[in-house]
Amino acid sequence: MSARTLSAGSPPPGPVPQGAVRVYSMRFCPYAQRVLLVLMTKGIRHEVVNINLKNKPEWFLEKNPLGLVPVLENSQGQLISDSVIICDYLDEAFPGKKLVPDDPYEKACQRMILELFSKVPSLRVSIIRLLHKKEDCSDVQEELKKELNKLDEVGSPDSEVSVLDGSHEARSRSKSPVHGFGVLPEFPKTLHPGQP
Ligand SMILES: N[C@@H](CCC(=O)N[C@@H](CS)C(=O)NCC(=O)O)C(=O)O
Repeated sequence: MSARTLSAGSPPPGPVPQGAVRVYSMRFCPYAQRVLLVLMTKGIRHEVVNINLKNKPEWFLEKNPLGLVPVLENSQGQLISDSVIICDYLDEAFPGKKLVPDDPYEKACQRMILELFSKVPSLRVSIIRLLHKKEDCSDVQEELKKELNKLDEVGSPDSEVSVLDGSHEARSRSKSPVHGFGVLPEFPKTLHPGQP
């Protein structure tokens, strides 16, 4: 898996190899981590191109005019943006373990849980920003804890639902190999395999 970070002025990466997909990502982006969790869970061959979001390559805005990661590109050059839409596409387009139930009611329940956790990714981004600026983030940490406590009400953190909720903290309990950033003391940082 590639971990290049591309900035303005860098040439666009070439076509996506046959049989693989590419994720335009940013290492600490919880929405991109949501997509990576689905790719890993379904065993889909993929490469990662990290985008410098403070100095985006010009060609990236052609891939997503909104300028947001994650973006998924397949070997036909098709582009998909927004993490939930990407996850749905991956689940439908690739064989293997189905993450979204076929039963309409079960699917609706999964969507309700996803909605319940919709604040988690943005709270994580806020904490990471405050930590980077060495500012106090205890209020936001408390808010995040409240949101995560809802997990106890809806089931096990190891359930498939948590794969879609974007909550790296929940998955870290099950030792997910997604690159993490310890945003809560209770949930230690997890690392890519091979990282110190
Ligand atoms: N709803 C989007 C949100 C994606 C998003 O907010 N990504 C952030 C990084 S975590 C981003 O690309 N920010 C760049 C910018 O705002 O310019 C999704 O689920 O994919």
